[in-house]
Amino acid sequence: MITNTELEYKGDLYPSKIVSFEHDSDSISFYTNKSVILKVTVLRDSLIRFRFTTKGYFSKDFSYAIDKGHSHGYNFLEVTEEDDYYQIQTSKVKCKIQKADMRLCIYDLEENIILEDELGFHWEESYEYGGNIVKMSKASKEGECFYGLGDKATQLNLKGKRLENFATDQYAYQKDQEPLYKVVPFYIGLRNKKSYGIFFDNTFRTYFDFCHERRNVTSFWAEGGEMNYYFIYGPQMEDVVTTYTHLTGKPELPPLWALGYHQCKWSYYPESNLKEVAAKFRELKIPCDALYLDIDYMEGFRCFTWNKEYFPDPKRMVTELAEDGFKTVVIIDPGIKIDKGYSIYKEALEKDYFCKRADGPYMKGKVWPGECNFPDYTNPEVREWWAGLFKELISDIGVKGVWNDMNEPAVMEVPNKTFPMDVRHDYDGNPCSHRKAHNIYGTQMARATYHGVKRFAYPKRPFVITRSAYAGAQRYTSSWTGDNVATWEHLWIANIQVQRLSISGMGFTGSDIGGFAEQPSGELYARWIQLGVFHPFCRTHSSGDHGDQEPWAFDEEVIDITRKFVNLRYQLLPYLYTMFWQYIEKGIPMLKPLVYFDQDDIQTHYRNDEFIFGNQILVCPILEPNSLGRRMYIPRGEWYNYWTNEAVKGGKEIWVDTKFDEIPIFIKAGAIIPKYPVQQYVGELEFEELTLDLYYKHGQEKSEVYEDAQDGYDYKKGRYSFLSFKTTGKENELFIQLHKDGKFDTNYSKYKINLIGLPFKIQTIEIDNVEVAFDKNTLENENYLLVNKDFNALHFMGE
Ligand code: MIG
Repeated sequence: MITNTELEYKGDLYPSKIVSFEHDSDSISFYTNKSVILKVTVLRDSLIRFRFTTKGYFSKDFSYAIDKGHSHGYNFLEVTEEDDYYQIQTSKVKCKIQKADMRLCIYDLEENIILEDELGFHWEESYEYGGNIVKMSKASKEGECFYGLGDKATQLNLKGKRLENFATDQYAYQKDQEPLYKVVPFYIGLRNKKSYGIFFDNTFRTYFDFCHERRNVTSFWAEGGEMNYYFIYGPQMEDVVTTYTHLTGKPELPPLWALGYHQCKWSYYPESNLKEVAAKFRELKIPCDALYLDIDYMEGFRCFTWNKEYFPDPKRMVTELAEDGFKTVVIIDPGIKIDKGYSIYKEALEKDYFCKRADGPYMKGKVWPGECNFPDYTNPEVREWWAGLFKELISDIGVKGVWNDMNEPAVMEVPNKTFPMDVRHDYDGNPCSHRKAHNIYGTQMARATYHGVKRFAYPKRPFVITRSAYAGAQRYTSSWTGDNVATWEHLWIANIQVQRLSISGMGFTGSDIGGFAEQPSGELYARWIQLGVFHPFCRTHSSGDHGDQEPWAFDEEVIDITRKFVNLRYQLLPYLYTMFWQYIEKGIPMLKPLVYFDQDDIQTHYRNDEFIFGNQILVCPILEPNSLGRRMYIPRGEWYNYWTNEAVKGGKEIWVDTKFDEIPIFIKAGAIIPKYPVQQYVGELEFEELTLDLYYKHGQEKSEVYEDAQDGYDYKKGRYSFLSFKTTGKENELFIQLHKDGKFDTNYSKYKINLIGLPFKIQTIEIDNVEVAFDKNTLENENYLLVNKDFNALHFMGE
């Protein structure tokens, strides 16, 4: 147990002695002889909430981040009182709270320290605003590592960094620039091979310091609100991330087309321009599912209007695009133009839906349309109104997705780039200033948009994308990483940001492929698309100021590389969809940094570039010009080079040769990778067989394939197809067991099994224990076997 130290530091205030406690079902409250109360709530055996007040009572408990449907309940809870401390024990951890100063320490059941207060909870009173600046410091040990925190554009391991959470429109941000667009006050600590998590659910401006100010101290603090954090125990990083994701919520499945390739630019107009882009994709046979309309489609940037000169008949246009497989996505910003002749402005004004300054006038700020007022999306009535505004776009015109931008919220030509801090918000019946609502404004806008698009898209699934987000936004929306730059450094940043967001519960993300600001060289664009097809959201976007960024803006070689990699993404759609399903079902991140994949291997702790796409594909982008390959770390286990099928043993750094049209990709031995044929858009083709690439391993491996109708909600009624494969390889045998679940019957009837790395010649094949005849020639020359999809066990025997 930590010893009692002198707690006078920088004039901050500290809790005094605990004098009593109360245990009420899952909560234990500790009272001091002043007004400090600590309320500990055991939500699960490995999920404990710590809430402090300095007022002698707690204000109403309200959070936008926590998923109301999250399940809780523990197996074991025991509270005991010792001379110097109280102990709370669950079936996973023990928490000791010192009577003398309320400092606490969490242990696993073997008494290993997992997380230990340094100064613990302390605070500074804020005369200017009332309330406190609330602070927490934890002791950190040598070798401890830190991950998470959303979209930070810095090394994956946050050790040694100080970071700030304040949603900001950060055009052309740089490496290490702070703060950025998103706010996810959740980090993962890794100490002595054990992972834990902290979610500091406070929407004020927050800071995290990971051994930056002091070498052995990690601290976090907020400019207001409560010290209110959740401790999550691992010991595996997967346990931490999935528990966090259960707590803050998971999305529903997107329509499968949303996992296709998207093409965007600021802006495609008029209609003929958009149509040319569409036609060119089909002509060049580069698959594409979605086209975007940026702000110029509107009439003077008024949301929910169309510029009729550029787009005389939006419904006809959207329908024609749809006939060719293109879904139309349109941008909607929060600023509503102050214009008496604009019906949406008039209605919001009449209904008093705009944000107001402290003394009463409406908050006014300049954005694209000029002077605007801004709906208060933290008011449920405003969200309901906003949702209703999507009727025409979605039901009548046939738009399939909505893109929310500028929702940090961004304001032009003012020094702080956002609302003044005195602006008032409803905060769902907990009125507050912008200091508290700023970081969740974007999420509440995206939430209202999501409900609107969902309502009018029904029975199809909605698609929403946002720039700003707070923890939990993943329940409503996908996101992109904002205004990046066409530089090699930004390619590195994009790789990190998407991995980091993935382990921060916000998996459905991607970067502007090629860079938003400035112009990529063909080589940079090629390298970016090679990475981008492995991001859950895959969209090329650019500011349009510096020339074109469609694939054909580059030379033949780059066009071919783009086609090759977008084709690969379309082939991998069932694999990608399965990882999305694992995300929505179990909270498993779609991209896994190497440290997540193998935290016991300390070689992974500082790796940035390599990641696991899904569970079985190791990807490493090429991040430098003129590369003939690169050095990379292959995590422990056995792998196959995707391009050469050469087997590689992991646990070491190796040089990988790559041509310009390749990046290092490795498949985990034993894996079965499902593939569709290349389609120009999702649903273009009906096909007879599902391809399964099987990579032989001496030993066992599991693989899953989730499929359904690719849109709609029937999957929630059990109409999905879930295949679970177990492969067992022996010296001259290979055994595949297949377990099926779900009521959806896939259109194809066969599997085409490609056998890769088989160390023996097949002599006999049994299907469900019955020997079958097979074509030795195709098997020997082309290494594949066609089998009917309804087998349970497939057995290859050789010598
Ligand atoms: O002030 O709508 O990040 O993707 O193209 C710029 C125009 C506003 C910023 C977004 C970008 C979008 C652009 N927007």
